[in-house]
Amino acid sequence: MSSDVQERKLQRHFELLDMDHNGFIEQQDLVAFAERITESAGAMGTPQAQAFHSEAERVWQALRKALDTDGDQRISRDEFISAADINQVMNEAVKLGRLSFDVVDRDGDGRISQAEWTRMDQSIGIPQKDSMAGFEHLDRDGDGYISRDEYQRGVEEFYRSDNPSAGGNWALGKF
Ligand SMILES: [Ca+2]
Ligand SMILES: [Ca+2]
Ligand SMILES: [Ca+2]
Repeated sequence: MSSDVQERKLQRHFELLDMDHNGFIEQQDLVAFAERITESAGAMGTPQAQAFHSEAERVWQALRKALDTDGDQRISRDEFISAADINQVMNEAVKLGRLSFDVVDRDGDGRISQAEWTRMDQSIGIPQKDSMAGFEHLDRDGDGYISRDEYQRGVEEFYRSDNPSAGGNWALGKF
């Protein structure tokens, strides 16, 4: 059973990932989610974007294989929440999160500025206030940037931690 903390995070993730708001995660949702992030960063067609989009496809395939038992090519909310217990899905999700760093770091200085962060969050429908809270939680040393290490730690904690005070819980804003 996934913990209460993990369930809250995945509920939130489901809402953001269900781009067409039809109550199911489908391949097209993953594609649209990745495209929005890439477009907002102006990174379409870059090798970083290609790696990111390929990984989004692997996340979809992992979800489909693990959860789409009736083969209708869509994942319900309850099925999605249950993915917290499936290592294969979580591993691919963490990889996708890690790869997003190089897409979002638009100026390539090896860290995510507040502007870069806000652009990404806006593109996937995270309100400004939540986005700020997320930034503050991920920027552990408070230097005004999310370093690669801070970002990776945030991604890991978002998908894997059941500690209610883990900063990474805020990676997708409101927690
Ligand atoms: Ca959908
Ligand atoms: Ca940057
Ligand atoms: Ca920092």
